[in-house]
Amino acid sequence: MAKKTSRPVEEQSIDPAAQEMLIYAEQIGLSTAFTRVDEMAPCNIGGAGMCCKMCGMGPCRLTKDGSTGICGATIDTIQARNLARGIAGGASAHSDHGRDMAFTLKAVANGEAQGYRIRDVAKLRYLADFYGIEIEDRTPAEIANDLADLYIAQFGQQKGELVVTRRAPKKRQEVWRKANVMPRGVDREVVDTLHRTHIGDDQDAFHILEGAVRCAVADGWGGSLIATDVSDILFGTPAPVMGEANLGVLSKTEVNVVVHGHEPTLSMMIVAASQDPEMIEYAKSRGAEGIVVSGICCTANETLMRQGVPAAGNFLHQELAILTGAVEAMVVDVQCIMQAIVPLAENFHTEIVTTSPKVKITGATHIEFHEDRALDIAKEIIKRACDNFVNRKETKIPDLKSSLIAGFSHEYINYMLGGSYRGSFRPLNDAIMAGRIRGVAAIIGCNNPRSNQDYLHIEVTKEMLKNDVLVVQTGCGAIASAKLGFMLGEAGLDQVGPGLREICETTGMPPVLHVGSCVDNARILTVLTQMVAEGGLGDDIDQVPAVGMAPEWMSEKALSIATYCVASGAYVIMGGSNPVAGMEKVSNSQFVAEEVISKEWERLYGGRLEFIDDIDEIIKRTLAHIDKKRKALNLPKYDPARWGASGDRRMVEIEELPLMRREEALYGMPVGD
Ligand code: NFS
Repeated sequence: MAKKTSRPVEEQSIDPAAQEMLIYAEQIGLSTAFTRVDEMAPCNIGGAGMCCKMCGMGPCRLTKDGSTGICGATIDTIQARNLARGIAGGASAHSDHGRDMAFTLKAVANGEAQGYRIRDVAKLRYLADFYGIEIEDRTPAEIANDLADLYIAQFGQQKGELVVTRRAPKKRQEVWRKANVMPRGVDREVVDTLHRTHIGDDQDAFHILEGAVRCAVADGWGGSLIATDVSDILFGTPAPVMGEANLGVLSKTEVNVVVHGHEPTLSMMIVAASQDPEMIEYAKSRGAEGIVVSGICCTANETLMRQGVPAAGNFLHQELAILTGAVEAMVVDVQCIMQAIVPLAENFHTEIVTTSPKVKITGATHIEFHEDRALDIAKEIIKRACDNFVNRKETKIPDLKSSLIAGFSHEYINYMLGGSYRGSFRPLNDAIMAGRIRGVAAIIGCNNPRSNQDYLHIEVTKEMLKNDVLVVQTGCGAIASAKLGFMLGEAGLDQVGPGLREICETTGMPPVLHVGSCVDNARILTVLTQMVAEGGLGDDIDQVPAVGMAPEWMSEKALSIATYCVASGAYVIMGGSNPVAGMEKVSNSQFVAEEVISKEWERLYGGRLEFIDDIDEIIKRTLAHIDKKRKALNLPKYDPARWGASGDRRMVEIEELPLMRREEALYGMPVGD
């Protein structure tokens, strides 16, 4: 039962659809993460990384200057251990997703997966060739089998280097070798990090975090990149597609199936099954007009950017979707699934269906997903949802949704900027070099009920656009922008600076590019790598005027992403709580973890990680960093006054001119008579 919350709904979410549902939740006396967070004060000792619970002697809380744990562990050791374990947790989640995708590719190649096929043969051939797999005179299935084997081997490899890291700029690979963070194998680095952070092992903050960086690189340039590659091969490399986002995508008259979690394998089959005429007839036989599949979290991004499946919302929308009373089934796989949805669903007719062999939730229905019967299982789930439609009672669906364009893979950005005959990043690099685009900001990551839902994402995005910074987004940040109307070309252009606006008008691209799910942050790495390869912006990622940020982060995956981006050379800012805040300085330490992740990592990798909770400070430091990188490249100082006299605005001005002058303006001289 929800207690009266102290925060008004406008401070819980800036999304009007969420506000409507939060008022409703309070009226009917049900709690959500938005209200529970107000009842649960965060532990300021654990939150700042000052608590060690690695062994049974503790937990030890190091709140006094110079104090140590019972074993003698110092504050910097403890903070570094806690952060490293978070990174390992995040890296294992992403990478295990990548592993499962690789196994699916293997099964598809061998005819053991029902309903799947290889959709992007060109990407399959390109990648196989890149890794030295023979492609001439071989079928896609043969090539896919070998590529799957190569990818699967990356997880268990014990020695040498992850071959996937060869996709990084050459100079960056050298940086990693020199700093001793080149990953050997994905699983090995996760185990290494867990081992070294056990009681009585690694007790040097710098060294602990060196292991954590290696683990994070194994995620970004290993597991996550593999997940993205295989998803593209099996489900198609994304290209722009229209979609819709927010709770208004739920249907009043049709069966609503919400897919929530991360892996596209089952959700793609659910989408396929929902379009089967036999299933649609079945839904009608149960009194519904049809079937609507929508997504939450990164499953939403995976299905949205490939098939235009609507997104019901981001992380904090999972409970709100159930509160509508209109969801027949919420089908979940792995990650970011709140246990609270099961007791919440008991107040409605919604059935929560868990599907992963790794994830069960007490009280939920478990229908385990196996790819050899993928389509049959998807149909079984859809049928259950249809059967449940008769149990639907009163619904309350906010009449709010936004249109958007998703699907900006690095392949498409390449094509978009240069056309199919001369696909190239040249125009993007040129625009940055000239100063039309000041730089690039990747605004990514979660919602966190400790902040106002979507507020930080949106405010930072707005400021970046105003300052001619191109924004790329993934994960729940992308859904925030989508819900609030920033991903539809001209819709957001009135809020965009003059230089970026010209580029958007010329290419037709939105000022905020939806790049995909959270594993697709690997796409951002490949975009940056291509920008470097194109020339003019330095010879490594750390020289590109770019910043990454996760203003509303909450998951361990965000810590891993932040760390591999820093290791790749990026400046990364995390909003909200700082897990290495600790104390200012302790006398018996050589390093404080916070110094390691900022100053030390900058010295080693050219990127740094900072936790900043003040939004103005986030914006200020982002722009300062971009300008610093511009200066280092000898690029002209950013000056918005130079732009804005071309593109659509110029056309409007021209149309207002008298005829003769209009022709002169358009063609340089009067035309005709
Ligand atoms: Ni990323 Fe995607 Fe969202 Fe955060 Fe969770 S869904 S993997 S972790 S909450 S962005």
